[in-house]
Amino acid sequence: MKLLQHSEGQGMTTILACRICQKGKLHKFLSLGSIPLANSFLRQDQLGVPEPYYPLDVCFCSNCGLVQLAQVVDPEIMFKDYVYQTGTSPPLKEHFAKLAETTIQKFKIPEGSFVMDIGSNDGTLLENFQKHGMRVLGIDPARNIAELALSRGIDTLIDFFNKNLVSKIRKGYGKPSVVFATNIFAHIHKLDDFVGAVNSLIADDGVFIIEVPYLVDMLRKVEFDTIYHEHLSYFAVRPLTTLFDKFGMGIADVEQISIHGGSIRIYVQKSLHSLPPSVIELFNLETEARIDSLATYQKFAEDTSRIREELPLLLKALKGDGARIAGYGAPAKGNILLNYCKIGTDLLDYIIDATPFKQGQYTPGTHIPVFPESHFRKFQPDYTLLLAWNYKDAILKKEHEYRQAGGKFIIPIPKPQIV
Ligand code: DWN
Ligand code: ZN
Repeated sequence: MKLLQHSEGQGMTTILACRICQKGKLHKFLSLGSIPLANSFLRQDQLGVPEPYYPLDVCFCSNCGLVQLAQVVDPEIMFKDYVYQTGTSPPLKEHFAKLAETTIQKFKIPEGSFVMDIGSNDGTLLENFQKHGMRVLGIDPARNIAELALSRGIDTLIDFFNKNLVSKIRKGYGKPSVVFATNIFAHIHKLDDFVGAVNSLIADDGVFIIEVPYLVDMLRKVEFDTIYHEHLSYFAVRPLTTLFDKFGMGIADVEQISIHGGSIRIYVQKSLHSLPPSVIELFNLETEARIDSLATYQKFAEDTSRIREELPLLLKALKGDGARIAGYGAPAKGNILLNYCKIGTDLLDYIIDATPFKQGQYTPGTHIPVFPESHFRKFQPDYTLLLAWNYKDAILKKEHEYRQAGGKFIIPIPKPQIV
């Protein structure tokens, strides 16, 4: 396998201070080694070309508790041409339809209000608000995906959100009543600039709604494969309160939600003073989970290494018995799991995925071919490694017939198991 080790300066920088408090000592507790970018799928003619690999090291800030990557890869490399498309996962479409309903009811958002989504991808979330008569604007730097949103009539600025866009947006659309950042907030290196820009743009009575994977879930369910170069931070509520305090903003409410293996949805508003009970509740949960102790992270690292031993052994045993094995879903997290556990075409015959951008391509580093779901119907494997484990219920239901006919799924985390 040809690889092009990237280090300092080659599209990557190593952080010197915690991105929230700038004060804490950063303790590295896990290294996933050098790994290709999780969404950098390859065309057939690229297979012989050396691929860029970047170190993937995770640290914990001893002052504010923020878990964060030690390295930052240039977002221009990761996000300008993007293969991830929100609308290809039915459970995610349902999730965003419910989020729109909940938001409109919870904050009594009147028709005609301006709603903005940062990291709007193909416009799946905003389409729901448009149906409710809202004015919408998406912001996304990935031209190929943003063009899908534009083709569906969702206004989208093709750019990274930053303070230079604030006056242009205010002039063109006014001050948004709601600003969303779902599965993008963890991707931001300069959080102060980002939050400062939202704070200066949003209406005084507006609400900034963020969804991010929750650190407590990641640790408890050993979701090490959600650690990749796009995800610079792994949030708990406590460091987030430190961040918003800087801007006189506050968390008005926080909910635990099941999406993406367990996330938190936080509602941020201007000039809030008292901490709501839901924040206190998660502070207590984080204390119970001992997220302030290095020992917790060392155990997570041990649990992660255990999967790296057990999963390939299970697959090799099945393969040794002549079993046909395929992968289900080609999520970014799947590429981390495959590269970290060194699972390649020796163990998986192919992977299927519903995303057109990924079909006909090969997985980064492991070069496993990705086919449309129809391939799974024609070449039914004996075992199927569920790489998109976060949609387990929906996928097991969808593949009921396959399982009835004797097909088995392998769920890789928190401990490899056959169902
Ligand atoms: O933060 C991010 C997360 C939220 O989304 C981004 N950095 C990138 C992306 O990560 P991911 O690729 O791990 O996300 P998903 O949504 O877990 O990816 C699921 C994959 O599985 C998609 O490629 C679609 C595919 N899929 C499928 O082929 N058949 C999904 C379902 C439900 C299906 O039935
Ligand atoms: Zn810190």
